Amino acid sequence: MATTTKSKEYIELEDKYGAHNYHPLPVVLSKGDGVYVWDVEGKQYYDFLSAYSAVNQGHCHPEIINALVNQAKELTLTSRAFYNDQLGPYEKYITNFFGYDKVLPMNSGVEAVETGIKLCRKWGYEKKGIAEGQAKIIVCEGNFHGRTTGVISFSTDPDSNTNFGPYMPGFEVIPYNDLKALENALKDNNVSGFLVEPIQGEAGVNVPDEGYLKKAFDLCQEANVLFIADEIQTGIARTGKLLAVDHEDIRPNIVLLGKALSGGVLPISAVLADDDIMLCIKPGEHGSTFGGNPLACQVATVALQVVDEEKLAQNAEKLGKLFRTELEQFDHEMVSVVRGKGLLNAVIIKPKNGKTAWDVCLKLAENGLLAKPTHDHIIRFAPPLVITEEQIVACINIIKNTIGSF
Ligand code: IF1
Repeated sequence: MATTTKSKEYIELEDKYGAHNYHPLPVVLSKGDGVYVWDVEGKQYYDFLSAYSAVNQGHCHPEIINALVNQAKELTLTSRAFYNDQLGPYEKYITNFFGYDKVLPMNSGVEAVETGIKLCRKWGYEKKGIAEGQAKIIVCEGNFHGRTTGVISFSTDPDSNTNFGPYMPGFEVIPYNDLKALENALKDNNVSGFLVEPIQGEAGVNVPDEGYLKKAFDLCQEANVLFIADEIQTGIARTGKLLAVDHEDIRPNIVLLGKALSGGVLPISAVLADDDIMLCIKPGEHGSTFGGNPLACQVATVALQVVDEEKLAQNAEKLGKLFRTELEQFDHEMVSVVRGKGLLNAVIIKPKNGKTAWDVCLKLAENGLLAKPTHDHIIRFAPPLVITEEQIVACINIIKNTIGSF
């Protein structure tokens, strides 16, 4: 894919002055609106990554931007040393929206994960009676929960944890989608929680068997262990329901949210739980400078209102089915598996004549659709949930024609 001089200049700046912690596709974006993004040459693309499901409401959603701009003119940050007129109303709104007693507001997704871990451990000691320092949390192979040294301590991906040790203890890794392994791990009375992604996003949109989450939840309740759902990528309507766990009608003890909680406008995350868990953390025992700031409260409130008013979950459910049906029927030697739920889908690409998923993504970009491979052979397709049937049909054709050109 030939990048023009303008793009090259931006790429060279990032290369020279920025850490090399990513390997982006050679596309330099300068504008976003709904399902579309434009590069510095004015070329339009369908965005099928949605900033890893942070832009479910579409790029620069006008109502969310207005909320940001209007609040930014009033009050952006007070710290939690004082009260303000935005946090209480937001806390009431989001706890009613998801049906929990309380919320602990944070910023990035991994901060919500770390907060959930601290909350789960504290509950383990102070409510379950686990001996101090002995609490264990069960996690799954192939997990991705963020990049802090604590969270990568239980990653099974060498790219995430090699040479970042020593690692945080207190975690036990079991296979994903394996109830026997979970049942076994739960025999240990020092277990205080089970942290799980309802669908493993980074692992390549790994969808567990029907009933896995429900059975896992029941096993945890029987063992007096907190079921912690990491809905940072799968939540906020992405999989066709408000939360991915809603497909199995379970109510986690702790829910972790991030990404699209802000519509991709600010880093906003949240931990939801009922009083018996949430009140284990007392004043002064946890916090963050920006957590629950007035700007974030306004943005997150409107970001959630948009999900509701524009029926994004229903749209994701309907168009996700269309997407998978069309691609499952697409008979091409490079397409080996199509899987997903709602508008969180992935296609596993079988290399052909040395051409891999990366080459397919480069060609897709040339053909006006942005997607990025994960783990070499898996392309995740996750457009903003505001996409219309007409647009997704056009995108399905772009994907078929592009793969068909190999
Ligand atoms: C990167 C992956 C996706 C997440 C789940 C917590 C977090 C994430 C289920 C942490 C974040 C992001 C991180 C970003 C790329 C992206 C990603 F490829 F890394 F794994 F989406 F699949 N739980 N995922 O997916 O949230 O702290 O980033 O706000 O690190 O490259 P965060």
